[in-house]
Amino acid sequence: MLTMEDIIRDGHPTLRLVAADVPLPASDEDKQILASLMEFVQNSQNPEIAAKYGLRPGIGLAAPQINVSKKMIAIHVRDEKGELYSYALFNPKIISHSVEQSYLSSGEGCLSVDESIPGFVPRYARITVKATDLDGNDLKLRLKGLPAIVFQHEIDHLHGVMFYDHINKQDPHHRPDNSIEIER
Ligand code: K3U
Ligand code: NI
Repeated sequence: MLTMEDIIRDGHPTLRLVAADVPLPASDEDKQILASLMEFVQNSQNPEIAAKYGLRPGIGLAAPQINVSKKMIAIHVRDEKGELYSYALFNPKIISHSVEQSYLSSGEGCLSVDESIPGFVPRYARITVKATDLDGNDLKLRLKGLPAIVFQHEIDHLHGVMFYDHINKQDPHHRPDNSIEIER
């Protein structure tokens, strides 16, 4: 199982690379890596397991964060209605997005960034994502609210982009134009 020791931290060059596409159908090795990302995220949300292994709670993780520069992400998060969005995906791609933006009122955090960095992170309010799951099914997901924000954060990791890159340097709490605030 993955622990915090496996997660590389800000400043590691892999976090700034564009990750490679995963050749499909996925190899057993790539499937195992993707399954381990999901296992980490779920373990990190289990208070007993998280305490036992010293895991910081997370709602998503991308392969580059464990120093594997390949397009794979795992997300395990509930929306404001309590609906679970649990996805382990190969080659996720945003194929369309709203003009309207959104941002988390509490800002964003990252398991690869040990300090908290204040500021609003502008995101698209709604996105459509195409990807392939662990069983080889091609998916098309329409997302809004917190799940849309988490998908954008994780897909950014596949392009070498960190959440704080998006924060307005002059005024970190500048509300993005045409945006809705999301509470967590
Ligand atoms: O935001 C976090 C959280 C953890 C438990 C419950 C609720 C929230 C922890 S930080 C996090 O989960 C990152 C994970 C990362 F960096 F590895 F991708 C994902 C994320 C956090 C906030 C906004 C968007 C994505
Ligand atoms: Ni992150």
